[in-house]
Amino acid sequence: MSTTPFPDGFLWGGATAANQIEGGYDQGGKGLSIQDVMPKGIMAPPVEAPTPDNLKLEAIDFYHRYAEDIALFAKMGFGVYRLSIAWSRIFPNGDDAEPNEEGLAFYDRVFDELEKHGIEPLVTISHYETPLNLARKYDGWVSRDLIGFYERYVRVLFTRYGARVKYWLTFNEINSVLHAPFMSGGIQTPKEELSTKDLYQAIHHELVASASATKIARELAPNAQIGCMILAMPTYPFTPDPQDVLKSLHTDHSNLMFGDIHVRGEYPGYALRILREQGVELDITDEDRETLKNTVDFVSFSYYSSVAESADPEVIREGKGNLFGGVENPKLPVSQWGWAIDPVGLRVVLNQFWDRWQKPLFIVENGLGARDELVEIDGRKTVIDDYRIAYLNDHLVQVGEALEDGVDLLGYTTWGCIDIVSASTAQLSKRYGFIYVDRNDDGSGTLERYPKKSFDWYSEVIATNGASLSR
Ligand code: BGP
Repeated sequence: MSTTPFPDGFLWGGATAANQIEGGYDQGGKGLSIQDVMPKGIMAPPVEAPTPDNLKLEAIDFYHRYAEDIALFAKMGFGVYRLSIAWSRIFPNGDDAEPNEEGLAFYDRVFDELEKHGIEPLVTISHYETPLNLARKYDGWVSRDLIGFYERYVRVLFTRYGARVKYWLTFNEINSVLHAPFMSGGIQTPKEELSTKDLYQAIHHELVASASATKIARELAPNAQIGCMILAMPTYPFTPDPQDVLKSLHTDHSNLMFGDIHVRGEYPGYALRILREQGVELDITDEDRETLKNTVDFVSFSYYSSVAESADPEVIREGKGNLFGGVENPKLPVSQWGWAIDPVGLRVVLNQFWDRWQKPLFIVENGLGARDELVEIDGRKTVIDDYRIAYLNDHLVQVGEALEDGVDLLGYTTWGCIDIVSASTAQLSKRYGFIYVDRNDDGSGTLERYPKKSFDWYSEVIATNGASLSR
């Protein structure tokens, strides 16, 4: 048996989010979420009410097809499946006094299917799915009231599912509020009108709520492992000019601050300087400071690409990436959506995070969005996605290198293990899955599922615990 750096019990799987996979946007008592009024993703301002061009209203109909999809994940050998619970399925308006039993029962059925196949659920509590009423009535996380609504929500989740869900993430990519305040923080005030004070106050409220969830879990779900989740985008200095190195450090700091607060339990000095220099005096109470001391058990993150950083205002910034970019790196190829492809960057991030926090890590998003062509071979429809196999193989080889570097890594869930609606562009044509879903950007299609070539490839990687990777 060839050797592998992946430890026994390593959790292999895939990840999705309720708003991008479920559909059933108005079924089972679900209230509207901000996603139901974002037909174009973050590429356009939200609309007044759901419109037929919003692919997320039906998405790929996981709401009705979850058993079929989970059976396909089991066929690949998944040990873990990351999903989110749609907050507005449980509290339709976010500020309801009582939860919606039909919504709770839906996730009971999903967890039943996962248990049937021996797949661990990894649950994101809030994945860009703030109940629309909380955005409209309170301006999202700008309001301190959201801490109480979120605490009510997590108490229900930990009470109902705490015995059957071991891994929990409090917020998806909590640092993305800096870049997409409506999608990430439910903040109705347009980004260009949002004061820096309100933005950082909203972030503070989320950080307190996240730590409060950890505290509540200790009480209601003592076996649960609570993780924070950040968007990792390592920045490389564009030149060895110390000013570029310093600029890269500062850009990294703006994202690492969120992990630092979740792991250390307080604002680090550089974060206090960021606030000071932006003239922000946070409304932070002694109780907030006590709550923040409830630190996480592990750190999870998404990784798609790296970006370069320059202190020179003349250097053009056309580097693209997940929710934000920087200076394009001429040493790296890019995806069809312009995101740099940098497998070594994943090893860099794993080492950076392990060195910094000495907490177990979990890669909960990594994948390649691409335009796939459905073909028919021997009467069977499929996709020859060698480009996706190459992307994932090369990134997993670097994960293996990081494990050899001594990093403590719990698992790896590829993003979009089945084709789903993209977050930033709200397209279905930006496909990530091992399973093709017959639905197009114009809403047409049968919703049939067809395993791609990468389906068997990933099944082999899992079966051999990484030994089958091409190094
Ligand atoms: C992250 C989100 C995911 C997923 C991913 C890929 O920000 O956590 O929900 O969507 O981005 O991005 P996209 O779907 O825009 O290609």
